[in-house]
Order: sequence, then structure tokens, then C-alpha cells
Amino acid sequence: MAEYEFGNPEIVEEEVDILIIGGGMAACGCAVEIVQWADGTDLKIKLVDKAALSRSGAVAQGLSAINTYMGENDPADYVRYVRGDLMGIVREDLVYDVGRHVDSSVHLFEEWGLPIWKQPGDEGKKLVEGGKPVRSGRWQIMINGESYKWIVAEAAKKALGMENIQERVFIVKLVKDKNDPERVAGAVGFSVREHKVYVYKFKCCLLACGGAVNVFRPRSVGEGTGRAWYPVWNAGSTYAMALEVGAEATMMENRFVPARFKDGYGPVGAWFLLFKAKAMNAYGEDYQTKNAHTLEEHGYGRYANGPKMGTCLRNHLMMKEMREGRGPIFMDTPTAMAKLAETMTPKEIKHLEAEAWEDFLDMTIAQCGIWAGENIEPDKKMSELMPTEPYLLGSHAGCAGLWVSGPEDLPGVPDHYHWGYRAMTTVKGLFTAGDGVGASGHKFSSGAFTEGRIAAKAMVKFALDNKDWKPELAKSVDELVKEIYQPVMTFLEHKDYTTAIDVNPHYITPKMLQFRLQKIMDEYVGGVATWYQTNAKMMEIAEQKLQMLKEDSLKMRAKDLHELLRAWENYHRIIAAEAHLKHIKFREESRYPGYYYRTDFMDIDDDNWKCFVNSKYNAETGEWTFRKVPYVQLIKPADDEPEGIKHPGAKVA
Ligand code: SFD
Ligand code: AMP
Repeated sequence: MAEYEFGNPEIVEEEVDILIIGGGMAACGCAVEIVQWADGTDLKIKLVDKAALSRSGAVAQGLSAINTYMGENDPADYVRYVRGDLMGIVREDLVYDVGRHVDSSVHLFEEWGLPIWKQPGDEGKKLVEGGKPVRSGRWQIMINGESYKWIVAEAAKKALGMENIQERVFIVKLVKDKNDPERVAGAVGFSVREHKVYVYKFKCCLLACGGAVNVFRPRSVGEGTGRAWYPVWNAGSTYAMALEVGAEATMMENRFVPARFKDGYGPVGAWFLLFKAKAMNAYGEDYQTKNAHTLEEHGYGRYANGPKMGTCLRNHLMMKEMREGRGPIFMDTPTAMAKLAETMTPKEIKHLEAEAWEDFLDMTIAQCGIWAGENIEPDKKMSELMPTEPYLLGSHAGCAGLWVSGPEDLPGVPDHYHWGYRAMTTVKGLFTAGDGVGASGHKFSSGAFTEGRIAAKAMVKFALDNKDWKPELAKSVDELVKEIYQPVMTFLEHKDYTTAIDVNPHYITPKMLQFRLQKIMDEYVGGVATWYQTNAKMMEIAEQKLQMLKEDSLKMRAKDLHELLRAWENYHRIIAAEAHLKHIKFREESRYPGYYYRTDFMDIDDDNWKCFVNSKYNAETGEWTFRKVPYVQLIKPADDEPEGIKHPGAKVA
């Protein structure tokens, strides 16, 4: 059967100086910046993305806001905001570095044609010309962003040249250097359109493949399957590939559980901040105010400042309502719109209604589908809100990721925050940005792009400093190809054993394996099934089940290239899931109530746990090692910051 004759892929080998893996915001930032630093050198730079650059990654559908823009704000206050939102433990050096550089990235977006909303009177005036943006919140500005990714990708394409961009190649693994096990020398992947395996050698690489989605069972099942808030095509590749070559991860216990418009996963930021809508319980009560005093339990209130509190605590109060039976939770869109309309002309009201729809048409079209399908006119009928399944990411309101070297020029930065090239992980030659960088969330699209730019400069320096070094792969090309095409071989070998192609004792389909992973994570590691609760005993069971799943993952089949992609995505998800589980188990407290709860350690315990948790994975033995890493406060707390923030950090060796 011709359709199955793909067991023998063509092999494409290429050596470059710098490989950019991923084509999202961070990777595009890197591409745009790197050509400037590499100008006048003969460095060969290539970018490889699993999808098509113009619509790949989290920004594929577009966005309605740029969530990180300093403008008149001091980056030190930005650090205060991020650290408050992430319960006191962030790498303030990394956050500050994004803060002081991010505006120039946003100015580039505008120069390339991204429409940024301006205040009345400033229309047509660019930000760099003093045009005042429409702010939804202190840090966020509104955009007409349906084509955001297209615009940013076009700049990246122009900078690098299409001949240096390889689309639709999924990178499966990094390869260590033959002579130095602490260093990466290559990456290997396959085309998702042609029967080809790609083997790259390089001096250094940027690993920027986004966060991890579909690790947990999603709320959308059945006809809704495939809908998620974060992009389903970001499958934990950044974390898995880095961990497998020994890079140190940090804060992988952290996750993001966004409160979203139910079923369509429409973001809430514009509604809360721009339209000033209020959320309420089923009985019309403002639960956030009503429940605020309950934050005193377990020390959670130490991280809230009156009504001001971070994302996870806002979730916590919402979840309490739902757990105790006062759901559903509603976003009161009609009242908000009526209030705004009080001072508007009919034409302006029409415009406001259009904006309400556009907020979702620009980034979460499915939410408009829900509104249309369920006869919801936002000015007439309220919409339900719901906390989603957990996502692992380092760029939105979460901080899972890798431990990277920070800037050296900030006062008070301790030695353990920087050890080499900026943005490099603990593995030589391996850099990351965006969702890849741990312990520094709230970068969003603009911050991820900015981190890509920061990494670009450091990578050029690294490549030039290592000009005479020749990469040699620790594994032969034959071995690598065999490994990558194993799911195909498994299928070809066993497909005729049964008559029903999906039923076969010799293999498991990627789809079934994904269901198993999601069920384990959902039921034992704090997914929606247990209202985000877990404990050591539940996690012990999850560990055993994950171990078996890992063994079975070697039996995944691929009947076509699509399934080969799914198989390897799932493999990456399993490693990311394992990291998440082991980190939660190691941290014996509930640092992020509203994201997850350890029912055996419900308190926030600053004396013992106000520190980073870092891990390393040994891919040969399957063992994980953990260490506590001291948190150092670089930006002084303001007087009105809550008690928890003022705690100096746990004393760890
Ligand atoms: O509304 C491989 N984000 C928001 N940011 C904002 O600034 N404003 C918003 O309005 C934001 N909101 C929002 C956001 C995201 C989503 C999905 C929605 C709403 C619905 C967050 C940002 O988008 C996010 O922070 C950045 O995009 C992160 O950048 P980066 O570069 O870390 O990840 P990416 O852009 O997803 O790119 C990943 C790339 O990797 C590729 N890839 N390539 C090769 N091999 C592999 N194995 C690969 N695996 C992945 C991908 O194709 C992609 O190119 S709101 O909620 O607040
Ligand atoms: P979201 O649409 O939920 O991803 O939020 C977009 C931005 O608005 C992020 O920077 C959030 O932290 C912020 N945000 C969302 N909801 C609120 C809220 N109720 N209070 C303060 N900030 C919020």
C-alpha cells in the first residue's frame, strides 16, 4: 500500500553556527535581532519551526492586547507587580531585564504596521512620537491584533531570509556533543509534510518551542475536543528537550490556570480591565469582596493587599464559590456595557459593541462561536466564567521553565543568578527565551519577543567566542533516525496482525496514549477532576502510572506523518508532566492556591519554601534530582506591598 511506504526517510544533514528552534514570539525576536549582531561576520543562522511562521505559536490567532508595555512606568514597579502576582518568588534580574527593554520591541511592532489603539486626539501618532496608548490596565495596551503574528513573522522572514527558515520540521531531540557531555551540538527532527529527517549541527541554539498544553485533561471534550486556551500545538517540547540533555529546570511546579469565558476559553483581561466588568456568583454577589477575609486561612492573605491580589488568589476565591456550591460564576457584561454607554452617542455604543466582539475575533474566535451559537449578545446576556485545565508556561501568569543566566550589570545580583552568557541554560550552548525561561512570568507576547532579542545578542557572542570549535554529535545519524522513525517502524511491522487498524496488541495510538496521560494528570496531579487538589499519596500513584506510560510510549505507532508528530508531541508532554508532578511533590506547601493545592500541606510556608525549586533529569537512568535555590530580593518592597513579599526568603544552603 503506497500510503504506508514511508519507513525509509531521506536524511538531510546541515551544519550551521546558530539554530533557532521554534518560530513564535521569542524565536521571531531572536531572528530580527540576531542579524544585526551577526552583521559583518560569516555566521550561518537558521530557524526551524514545526509549523508555518506566519501563524505559528500562541499568537497564531492574533491577540487583542499587548500585556507588557512600560510607557510611563518604572521597570522596578513592573518587577513588584510580577513578584506580587507570582507569590513572591521570581528572578527579579530577569524580570527587570525584560522591563527595561520591552518598549523598544513594541515600538518595532508598530513600525511594522501593528495597529495600536491611541487615546482620543493622539490617533495617527506613533508611540515613539509620544502617542498615548489606550491602556486596559497599568501594563497592558490595546491593539487591533488579528494579524499580530503575521506582522512579526514577516519581519523575522525579512531579517533572516526565507532560505534560512525551515518550516514544518518538528524537532524531536537535542543531541549532546561527543566530546563534552555538558554541551549541546545538534538537534534532530522530521518534516511533517515530506518523508525527511533533518539533522542539524551547531555551536549553539535557542530552544523556544513555547509551553505545554494538553498535559491535563481539558474541560472541552467530545465535540469541543481540541479547544484549549493556550495553543494545542505547544506540547512541552521546550521543557522535555532541555531536560533530556541535562538542563536545570526551575519552578516546574508552577502552572497557569486561567479563569476564562466558559467553553470558548475567551480571555478576561479586556473585560475586567478595559470594560470594567464585574464577576459575580450565581446569586449576584461580588464573591471576591465577600470572600476576601477567608484568605487569612493558610496564610494566603500574606500575599494579598486588601482587594489587590495576584491571579492565583483571584482564582482561589472563585474556586471557593464553585466548590461550595454558589456557582456558576458570571461575567456581568450587560451592566459593564450599559455603564460605559451612559455617556455615549448611539454611534459610539455601536462601536463599543463591535469592540466587545472584536476582543475575541482578534484572538479567540471560538468564543464568538459560542456567543453566536448560544444566542448570547454580551450587552444583553451574561457569560459564564470557569477556571480551565492547567497549562505549563513561563511567559503568561505562570513561571515554569528553565534556569537561565541573567544580566550582570544590575546591582546586588548574586553569583548563582549568572554564570555565563545571558539567556544560556546550565547546558553549554543551549539558550532559551519566552515560555522556556523559568521564574519570571508576565512577559507575554512582547516580553517573549524581547527575551528572544536578548538571547540573540548573547548567542552571537557565544558563537564568535567558539569560532574554531567543531560540533560532533554524541550519537550516529543512523541511531537518531532509527529512534525518530521508531513509531513508523512499529506500525509497519505490526499493522497486518489485526484487521482493525486501531486495535492491535503491539502498539498504542498516540491519541489513546494522550488520553491516558491526561487522565493520570487530571485525577492524581490536581486537574479539574479534583478541583486542582493533590497530595503525596496521589502523586505516588501518578508516578507509578506515568512510569508505565513512559514504557508504553515506546510502543506508540505512527501510521502517517501526522501521527508521527502526535507521537513525539506526546512524548514531550510526558516528560513535562513528570517534571511538573515531581516538582509539586518536592515543594511541601501550597504556594499557588487557585492554581493547585497540596491537601497535605495547605499552608504557604515562607520560612521553608520561599525559594526556587530546581531539578535535573537523567535521561539514561530516568532519575530526577532536586535542590532548593535561594531567592534574593533585588527590588525593595514598596510600603504597600503585602507581608509575604517582605519576607526575606527561606534560608537554604
Ligand atoms: O489575552 C516547535 N498571550 C498574550 N500575550 C499578550 O501580550 N497579550 C495577550 O492578550 C495575551 N493573551 C493570550 C496569549 C496567548 C494566547 C494563546 C491567547 C491569549 C489565546 C501570551 C503570548 O502569546 C505568549 O506569552 C507568547 O506567544 C510566548 O512566546 P514563545 O515564543 O515562548 O511561544 P510561542 O509564541 O507559542 O512559539 C512557540 C513556537 O515553537 C514552535 N514549536 N518548533 C519546532 N519543533 C518543535 N518541537 C516545536 N514545538 C513548538 C511553534 O510552532 C511556535 O512557532 S491573553 O490571554 O492575556
Ligand atoms: P487575561 O485576559 O486574563 O489573560 O489578562 C490579561 C492581562 O490582564 C494580564 O496581564 C492579567 O494579569 C490582567 N488581568 C486580568 N484580569 C484581571 C483582574 N481581574 N485584575 C487585574 N488584572 C487582571
